[in-house]
Amino acid sequence: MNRKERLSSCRLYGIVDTGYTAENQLLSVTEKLLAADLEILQLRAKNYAPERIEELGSQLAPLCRKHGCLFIINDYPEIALSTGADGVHLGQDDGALAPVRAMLGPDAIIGRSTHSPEQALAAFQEEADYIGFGPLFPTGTKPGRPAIGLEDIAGVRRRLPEEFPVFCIGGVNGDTLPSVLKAGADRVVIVSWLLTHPNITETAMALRKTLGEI
Ligand code: 3NM
Repeated sequence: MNRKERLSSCRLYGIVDTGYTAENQLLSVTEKLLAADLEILQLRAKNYAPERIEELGSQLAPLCRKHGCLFIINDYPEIALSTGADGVHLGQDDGALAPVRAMLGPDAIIGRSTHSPEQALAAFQEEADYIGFGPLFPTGTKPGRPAIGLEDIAGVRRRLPEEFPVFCIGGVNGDTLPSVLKAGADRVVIVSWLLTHPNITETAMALRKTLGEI
């Protein structure tokens, strides 16, 4: 299967985030997530120097590859390229996708954060491979960004092709997940709840089952 085919089967998107996981724990937390056979994982290290992100990415990329997990670098296409990651995740303020596509090539996975139905459709039109859609709930992982609630999930799902991955994000956890699924979500990103859970592997596995990934 190529990267895009693998992406289409992903239901649970994990992020190792240096805001929750100390640097000296990054590898072991990643291994715990990979032990659940997670299918897609992002490295998110906000406010880190690019050189350090590149070092961390160079450690995580081969680990993810060994486990058959897609590996995505947040924010930096050039680091995705240099670390051999499968792709990059970009925000609304990170510019057009076309130059990033030209840099990474047609097989790379490029994701975009979106915070409204209009942004979701725009990201699809500029040929992002997937979107994050949120934050559904207020979240300390992205402080200050207003929650968009659950109302628009079903509409966005309806207006985009079924096979286009929409990962709902922001405050998703064991308590909120049922309402997120009921609202029409079929894919989620879970950051802090998973990273701070005492049983990361078992929890990730249970989430994958709930989401129908396994
Ligand atoms: N992006 P948690 S919300 C990284 O809406 C991120 O674009 C968001 O973390 C967006 O699962 C978010 O801890 C944080 O709430 C998600």
